Amino acid sequence: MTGTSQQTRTQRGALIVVEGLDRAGKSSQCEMLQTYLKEQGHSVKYIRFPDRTTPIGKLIDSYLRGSANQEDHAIHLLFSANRWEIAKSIEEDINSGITVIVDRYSYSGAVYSAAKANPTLSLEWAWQPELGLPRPDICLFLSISAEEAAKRGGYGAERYENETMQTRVRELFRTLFERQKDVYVVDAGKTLTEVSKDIQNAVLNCLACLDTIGSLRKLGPLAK
Ligand code: FDM
Ligand code: MG
Repeated sequence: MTGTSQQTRTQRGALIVVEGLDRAGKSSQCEMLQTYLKEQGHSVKYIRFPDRTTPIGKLIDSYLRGSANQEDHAIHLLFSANRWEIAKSIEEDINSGITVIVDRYSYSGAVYSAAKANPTLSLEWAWQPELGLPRPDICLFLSISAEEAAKRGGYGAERYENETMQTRVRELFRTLFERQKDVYVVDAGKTLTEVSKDIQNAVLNCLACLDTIGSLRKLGPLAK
């Protein structure tokens, strides 16, 4: 068997993004999905954005904690740069057969910045630096109502964790997902187990389609 034919037999990993508002259960579901996929025999990595460990990530961390201020466009570009600095390693992992689960991605990036209602920071503007990043094979959006979110306890102490921002973010996610494909909405108001079952089914369908999708794609512009 030649090297080439062997390569075509190794299926690439999938890029799975999990998005949602604060307290939608993203981190718990990412953990559960990771465990499930490993049990199924997949190689899996779980990462999250922002990645607060890099030099750029440390600037973002101090901004989110409120110990530093940044101009709206500048911090937006830092969040994007934090994805670009990790994009290559995501691509390499996927090409070597590892499935990568990502907790928040470009969608949070565009939506949280646009939610600031800065007149020169529209959703379109915010999406631009994301063009060309690895495109998720599936984006799972964990959807919870404002009422359910309120039931799950108070907001944390970080920037953006307040009613006004969360309401705008919820609306902007809806707008964005009308203009970006590959989004699978999960009703995250159900129990942990029910939600994880829904996620598993969606992911299994996605994995079954990888051959049809072909190689990892790149994020493109928003639909009109
Ligand atoms: N956030 C996250 C952004 O504003 N832009 C981004 O690109 C990303 C990835 O950072 F409020 C916001 C969303 C959230 C905060 O995320 C930190 P976690 O997942 O709550 O730690
Ligand atoms: Mg948070």
